[in-house]
Amino acid sequence: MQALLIVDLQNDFCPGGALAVPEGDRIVPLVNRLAGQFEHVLQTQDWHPSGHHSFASVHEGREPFDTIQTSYGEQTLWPDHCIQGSKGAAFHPDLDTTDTELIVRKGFRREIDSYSAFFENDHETPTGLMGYLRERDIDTLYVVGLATDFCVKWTALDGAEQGFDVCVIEDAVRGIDQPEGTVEEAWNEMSEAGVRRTSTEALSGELATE
Ligand code: VGL
Ligand code: ZN
Repeated sequence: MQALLIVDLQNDFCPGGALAVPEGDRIVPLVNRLAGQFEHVLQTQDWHPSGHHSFASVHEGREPFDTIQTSYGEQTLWPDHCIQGSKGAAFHPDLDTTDTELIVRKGFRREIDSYSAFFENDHETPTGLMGYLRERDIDTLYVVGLATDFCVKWTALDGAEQGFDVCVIEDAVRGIDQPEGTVEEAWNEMSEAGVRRTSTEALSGELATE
């Protein structure tokens, strides 16, 4: 059984938002169309308390996109974004969430960031998504959303590692790409991990013939 997983399609990751992904809003019509083609639609929502450890503003002398060492490894620092309950944390207003069965919130523990839909950044603390997918017999995930080089990548890599068939829909994702090259590197890492890559056009052919 397959599902569409929409990653972090929130205002703060769209142009005008606190951590805007270039063209992040452009994927919304595609994602809405895709949601209509899948029997199961799931979403993630980046959901940080104020003063979250991943915010550059809580580390004196640090700027967004600096990296620091933490107990769970390297952490990129970000502008304050997706604060719980804020407009920035809300889904893009044109995103149709009617068909969404499950919303996984992540990044709500102050001391640890969470890019992947499966695990927090310690690669150990589960979000609960895996149990949900296994109980619902979902073994194939089509991933769309933001950002290609962070939450989409980490989700796809963890999914593949956990034995799911993961496919990223290339025209329905966008990346931060800062420093430049991280999007290309993300595609390489995903491909090496066995993550498949398709486009909305190729996919509509695939889904139609099933
Ligand atoms: C994300 C950076 C920080 C993402 C979330 O959704 O890719 N990136 N928080
Ligand atoms: Zn975040």
